Amino acid sequence: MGELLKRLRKGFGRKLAILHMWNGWIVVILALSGVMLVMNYWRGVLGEGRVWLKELHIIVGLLSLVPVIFYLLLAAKHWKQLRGKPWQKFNVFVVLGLLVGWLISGVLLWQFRSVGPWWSNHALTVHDLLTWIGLPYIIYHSVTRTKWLKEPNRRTIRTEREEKSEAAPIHPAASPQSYLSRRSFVKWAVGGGIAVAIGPSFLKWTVNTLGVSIGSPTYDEIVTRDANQLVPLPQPMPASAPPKGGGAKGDFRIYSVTPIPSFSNATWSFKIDGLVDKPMTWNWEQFVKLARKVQVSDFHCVTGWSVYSNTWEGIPLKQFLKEAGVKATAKTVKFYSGDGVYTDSLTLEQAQMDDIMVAMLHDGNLIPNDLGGPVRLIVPKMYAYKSVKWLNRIELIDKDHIGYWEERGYDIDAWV
Ligand SMILES: Nc1nc2c(c(=O)[nH]1)N[C@H]1C(S)=C(S)[C@@H](COP(=O)(O)O)O[C@H]1N2
Ligand SMILES: [Mo]
Repeated sequence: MGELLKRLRKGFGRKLAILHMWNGWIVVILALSGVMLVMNYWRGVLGEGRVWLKELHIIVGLLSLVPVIFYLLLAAKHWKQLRGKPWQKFNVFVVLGLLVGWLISGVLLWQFRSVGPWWSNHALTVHDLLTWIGLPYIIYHSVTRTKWLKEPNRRTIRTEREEKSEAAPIHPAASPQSYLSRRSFVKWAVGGGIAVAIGPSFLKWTVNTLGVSIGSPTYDEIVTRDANQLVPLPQPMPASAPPKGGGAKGDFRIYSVTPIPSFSNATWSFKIDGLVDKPMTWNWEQFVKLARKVQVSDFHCVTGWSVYSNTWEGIPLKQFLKEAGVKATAKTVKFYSGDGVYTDSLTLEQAQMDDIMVAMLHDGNLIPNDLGGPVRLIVPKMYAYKSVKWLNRIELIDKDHIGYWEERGYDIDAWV
């Protein structure tokens, strides 16, 4: 062990420099892929590529353990070099903390099935939080430390050649004092400038484009800004308002693979067809008159977030199937979204579950268009990619149907 350490520490400066470079590239790949994974915009654009991107993110994320381990082997010596440099020590702590925090929460998210929703929910919060703190920090760190700003003799990580030439002063004319203050002035000016320049737009971009919980619209805002225009509004049942579930706990992230659609009485309709005895079509005025039920259930997304105790009011799927009369040849229930793109399916047997609902109200509110309203599917026992938003058609077919995300690599088995 001692021999190994000795060998590792040979050419210490160069090794530290290589480690720093590799770590830098790993962080760049993780940051880019991570931001693309969380941005709604890329959901529709990437399609299947999104699942590959997620795989890449996981593999590179696991690889980030390698530089961390190598660094820890060299840490004792590096630490000595950092004597009297508290900010650089602080930086080492921040970077190690970020990497280890990302890694642990990332592994939990990757293993969402074995760890269950509670752990994935918390892991996602930590992963996001570290990203919104860590990304600006790392961008700042890289910008203020690029070569043109920082002479080799100010860096603590440098190559052997730089170490050898250490003795030669770079600005012999300037006194160390004025040299230092000028350098740090430039550094703070550039760093501050960048923070001022991209800070607000970064925040606004977070609010507008990302489906993340930090800075995303509140539930009340989502309900208030509902762009659907349907009359009459359904009268919530007593169990819905106030919601018998006590009000949902957690935040929905607004997901869509298309631009978010909205509907009016003129553009909305609902139908059940295919292998049924009585194909049926409803307009909004007819649909609001259908008898509804109320249920309380949890909602889990595979990416790690959940919303608990939702009070949904709507028509049980079973009811539609019963009234339309499913033909003996039917095998699969296929669901269509009014976005024109998204579909999913259940086997006839799965479709008999009592808690599957064609939902119209959530916690006493007509489901807003951001959340898939006026009518969406709810399949509480399965991951939410089964819960088709803007549901407008149920078709019974005699073949299998592979849904939008399943076709792009999501598990056919969506059981929570
Ligand atoms: N039409 C449509 N339905 C959809 C999706 C979608 O992109 N389009 N995303 C699914 C996924 S993966 C999840 S987690 C939930 C998200 O619902 P929310 O946007 O109301 O939070 O909707 C599901 N239904
Ligand atoms: Mo999801």
